[in-house]
Amino acid sequence: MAYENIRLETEDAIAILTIDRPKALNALNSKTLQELESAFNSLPATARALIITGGGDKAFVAGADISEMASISAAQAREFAALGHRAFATLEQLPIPTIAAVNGFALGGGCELALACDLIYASEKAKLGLPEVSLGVIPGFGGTQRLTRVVGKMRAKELVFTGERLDAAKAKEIGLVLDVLPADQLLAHCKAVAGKILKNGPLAVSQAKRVIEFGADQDLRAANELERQGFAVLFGSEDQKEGMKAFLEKRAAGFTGK
Ligand code: CO8
Repeated sequence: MAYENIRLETEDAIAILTIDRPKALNALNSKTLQELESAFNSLPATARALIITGGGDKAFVAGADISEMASISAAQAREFAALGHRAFATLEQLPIPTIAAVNGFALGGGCELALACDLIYASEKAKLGLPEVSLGVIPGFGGTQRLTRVVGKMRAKELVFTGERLDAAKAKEIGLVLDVLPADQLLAHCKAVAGKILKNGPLAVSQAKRVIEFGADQDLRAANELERQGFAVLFGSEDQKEGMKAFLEKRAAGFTGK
């Protein structure tokens, strides 16, 4: 499918998705959200990791598109929010690891997009925040819930109530981003992290993601049961046999994802 507002490339089993509307600081209008949902549903079968970043040199994504939202009704807002939730849930549930390379402003829906990724790295010039209350609304693409799970309830309330924009260093201090890189090294760093992951058994990485993701919303007993099931399932895979055999034979494993 040809996209207007996003670009999707693949490099060595890493899919790189760029949100590319730099004139509007990559703001998410309906068309862009639809393209994202479609891209997440149809990534190339060869992609074993996904990196998301923003086009241009200023923004990751500066939020949902305010010019589109300014005059919509409550019913249309529900539809718009549902579209964002659907796209981001699809992203969150991808069976491959996902990395947000936050190269500039990640505000509102942009911060929420990053939060739906597994890992977030930021450039030194990134600014992150959920400024929706300054527009008279609240985050509508999962930000109130995902931010709370990442930084804790009180810090999430502080960020959402004040709408404050954090610089990258502060975002790292509170655990909202993992590491801060010079702007020209951000993408290379994300590719290197993806590269490390790619050396491991793809089924194991996928299973690890699944049990962490689903386990985080359950009590410890149920979550540990998920882990037990995931662990056992992997013993039916060729990758488990190859991984352990390679260790015993003192050689690198050749995983096939089967
Ligand atoms: N939507 C639409 N256009 C935008 C957005 C946006 N979120 N952000 C920037 N733009 C546009 C500007 O209007 C401007 O366009 P133009 O050149 O035509 O005037 C262009 O991008 C460049 O922006 P600025 O001139 O403002 O650039 P600055 O460097 O001066 O400022 C900022 C950069 C600080 C990022 C500033 O643009 C800004 O504050 N943007 C808005 C940030 C924001 O409030 N984001 C949250 C939006 S609300 C949201 O995301 C809710 C999500 C849930 C929705 C649920 C739906 C129901």
